[in-house]
Amino acid sequence: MIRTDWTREEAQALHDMPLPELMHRAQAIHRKHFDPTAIETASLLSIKTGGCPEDCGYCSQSAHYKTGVKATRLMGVDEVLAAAQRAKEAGAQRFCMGAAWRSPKDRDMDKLCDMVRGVSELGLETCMTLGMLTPEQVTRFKEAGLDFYNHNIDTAPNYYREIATTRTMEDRLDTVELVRQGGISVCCGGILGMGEAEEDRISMLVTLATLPEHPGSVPINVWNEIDGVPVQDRATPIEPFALVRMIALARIMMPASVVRLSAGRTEMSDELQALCFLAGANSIFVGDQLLTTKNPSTGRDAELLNRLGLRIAPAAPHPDGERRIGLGALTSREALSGP
Ligand code: SAM
Ligand code: DTB
Ligand code: SF4
Repeated sequence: MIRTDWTREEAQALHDMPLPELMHRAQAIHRKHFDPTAIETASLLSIKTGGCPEDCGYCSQSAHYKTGVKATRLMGVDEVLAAAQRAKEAGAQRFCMGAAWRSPKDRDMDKLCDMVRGVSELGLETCMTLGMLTPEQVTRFKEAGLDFYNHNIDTAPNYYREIATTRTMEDRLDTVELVRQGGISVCCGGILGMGEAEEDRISMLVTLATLPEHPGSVPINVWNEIDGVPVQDRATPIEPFALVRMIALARIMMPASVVRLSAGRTEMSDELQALCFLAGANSIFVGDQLLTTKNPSTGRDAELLNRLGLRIAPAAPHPDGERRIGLGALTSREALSGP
């Protein structure tokens, strides 16, 4: 059963269980909804970098801070499609295009819709993350065939004003709801390690798990350190088992959502990533680059997944998951073409 009425107390109680109990529950739920050997892959492209008017205190792309990121103009459609083709060849299933905007300008919509159509035609799932949307923009993206829209709540409602002042959590939730009502699948998660307390982390997951409908994708990012932003002064590295507990909690409360172990993997050991997969994470970003920061190399990811017996496959739920494990599946080494 998919519940959207989780309480903070229930979430805290699950979170605080002895790790073997928590992992057992998360794994049982994971297997009920997904093939636990399948990992979904998405690739990111920054189609418009830097110079952003928002003041998100964690971000390299805000114009409010000196981070050394150079602002660029919106890329051309052909350039984006060439990058999408390369991502596909390197093993990506979804192509996520990100722009450092508060919201897209109407004059850019034709170009953005052409990007969506072109990437779809290459046989990739499409995702965009461009900031706040109007209902009309949602309709246009739906018509263009956009599969997912990413818009993160980023942190706990209580902690939000500590990390951004040019927008509110309500603004974020409004766009998430518009996207859902417009029939585009929602990708919505947040960031850990920005100095928030444990109860804030749990509260962020409860906020996601009590949305009218759970996001189809839930990216869990560990803050990638950026020199020159305010979060640098308050960031506290997340303890490895605290991350595993968060993934397990996300898996239990949002059983049918794909949980993506997103930014921050370059700093994680293979063993920690493996524990996250065991706790229910079933998606990663692939490719050497996220938006402005690094991701593990394709070759390194292929090797890790292969050592764990995991394979690149759509994380779509299927009823006979356990019987299909390993039968005729592409191994991760075959699927991810790395050096
Ligand atoms: N401007 C749009 C927006 O804010 O929705 C789209 C791009 S924005 C970079 C996408 C998401 O990336 C943010 O909401 C945040 O959750 C995540 N992010 C940004 N900087 C990060 C960092 N240094 N480490 C981890 N995640 C980060
Ligand atoms: C998400 O949750 N993480 C991605 C994607 N959605 C857009 C972005 C991570 C950005 C990491 C910092 C950077 O590369 O600038
Ligand atoms: Fe701009 Fe998005 Fe970065 Fe905030 S997270 S500064 S909105 S690019």
